[in-house]
Amino acid sequence: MSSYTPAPSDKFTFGLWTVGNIGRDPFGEPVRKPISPVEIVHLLADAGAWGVNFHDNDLVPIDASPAQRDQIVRDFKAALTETGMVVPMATTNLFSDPAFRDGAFTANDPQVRAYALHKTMRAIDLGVECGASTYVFWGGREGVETDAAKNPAEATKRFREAINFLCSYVQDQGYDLRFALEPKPNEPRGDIYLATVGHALAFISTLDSPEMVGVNPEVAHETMAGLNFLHGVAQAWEMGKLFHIDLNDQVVGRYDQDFRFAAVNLKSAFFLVKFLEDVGYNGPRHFDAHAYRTESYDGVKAFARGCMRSYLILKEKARQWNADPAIQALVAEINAGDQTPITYSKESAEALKERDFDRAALGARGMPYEQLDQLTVELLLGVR
Ligand code: DIG
Ligand code: MN
Ligand code: MN
Repeated sequence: MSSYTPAPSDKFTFGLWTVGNIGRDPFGEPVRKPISPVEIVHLLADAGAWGVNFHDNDLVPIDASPAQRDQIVRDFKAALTETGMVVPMATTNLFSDPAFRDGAFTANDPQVRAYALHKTMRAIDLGVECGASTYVFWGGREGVETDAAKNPAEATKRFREAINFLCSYVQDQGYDLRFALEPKPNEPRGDIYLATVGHALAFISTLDSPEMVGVNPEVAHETMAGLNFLHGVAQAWEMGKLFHIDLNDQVVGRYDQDFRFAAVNLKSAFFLVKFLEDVGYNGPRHFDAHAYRTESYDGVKAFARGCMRSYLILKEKARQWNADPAIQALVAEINAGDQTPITYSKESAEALKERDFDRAALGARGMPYEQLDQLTVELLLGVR
């Protein structure tokens, strides 16, 4: 029986803002005292995480002096060295400050758009200084409450101009950095642009340097939109665009709950972990989640351990699924026949047009998905 103890090879990461979440919500004040980035690094290292991510202002307060900034970064880097933790990803907070009340890259005020680029370039420098190779863009304020505010096509153009500008900046700086767009359908804006993985993948194809840009899908965000998270992840993977992933959990139709990974939809979490492990996804497993507001820091540590432990348990279940004789017999049955892809040629098209099909026989074939799904459920329930 595995101990389900995380190892660096699992590449589990958390943002400073996750275990550093002090429990403020729209209807309540903080319930936990703030802890420093250094304390967070040690908490995560003790829990078994491999890496830590940050928004610029999670690490360096927006009004810090240059001297304060340098000291904070020195202390943070020292904690990384002491614990062996790494920083795979960084991002910009373009959503908290009132300056971004109407958005950042898509704001109607050109001075706000310029300030957003200013802030992001400096945040990219900080992220690269700390070792980041992926840079996430979550456009939390890039949206509207009324479409009277701006033409959505104009907003898309502004978003594209900003990403093109920043791709050029990274290229000119010689940074080894890739961008990952993180979609979300709404909250905190009434509607957010680039709402889903599909919107983001289409947008990426219109950029000047699309090869630099991928997606960072989040379980809660696609689920909020009522979508099958795995399908978005699989399409991104298949296109070579799964640059990062935000793992957590969510009840459909609710606000962004950012629950502990696998806390709600066990079967969805299982098929997601199975996919990531089956295809050999080699990126960070980033838990963008936070503990319940009810928790003390002991609860926060239990939350962090639970995220990683559940991933490892589901990874073991996926191995069992792939080795289960009854399950694999059904998998072989449903994939019977010549699965060679039909490739086009004038000859093959003509021959296919002339071929006879026994439509009744095709329709008579039942598929044993009830059995297969029941075996999957029983495996997850621990009776196989
Ligand atoms: C929210 O889901 C967003 C922000 O926390 C951050 O920009 C991004 C990084 O994972 N996720
Ligand atoms: Mn979220
Ligand atoms: Mn996220």
